[in-house]
Amino acid sequence: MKKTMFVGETRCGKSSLIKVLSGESYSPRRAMAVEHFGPFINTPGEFLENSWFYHALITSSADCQVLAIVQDATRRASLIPPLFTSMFNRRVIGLVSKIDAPSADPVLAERFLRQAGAKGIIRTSCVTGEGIEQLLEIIS
Ligand SMILES: Nc1nc2c(ncn2[C@@H]2O[C@H](COP(=O)(O)OP(=O)(O)OP(=O)(O)O)[C@@H](O)[C@H]2O)c(=O)[nH]1
Ligand SMILES: [Mg+2]
Repeated sequence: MKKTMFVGETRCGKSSLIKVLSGESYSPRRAMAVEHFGPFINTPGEFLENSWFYHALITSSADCQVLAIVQDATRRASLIPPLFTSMFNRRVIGLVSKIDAPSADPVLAERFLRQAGAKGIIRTSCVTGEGIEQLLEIIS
């Protein structure tokens, strides 16, 4: 498994994705710190939301092979800035989360991820499991 770091807004679904990918054994804590769990690196939403934490994301990304930026499909706005991925010298994939939710707008979420510079984009749901297989293939 490739070391994969998850970055995204608070409550966008980073921990849920790691939980599903790792087979339910992960119990996330709401800590203001970067967390390592097997091949996964979880980051606090605050690190994306406040640009004075970007340096912490950049430093942590040195430990990963794949950077996964997560956009919640139920949100109508994004705090991921345009060209965000250009700060990272890593392969970046975009993950649309919560596509099972009735209010999900995956097309809008994809647009935010492309503007941020993500190349490969996968639509996922931790509830239905959609996209999880495809994601596992990419990071295996
Ligand atoms: N419907 C739906 N809800 C989801 C999905 N993934 C996560 N959620 C819900 O979204 C909320 C936030 O999920 P988390 O995985 O804790 O989000 P997070 O990005 O780790 O949040 P922080 O650690 O606070 O930054 C929880 O109530 C989850 O149950 C999904 O695929 N579908
Ligand atoms: Mg979390």
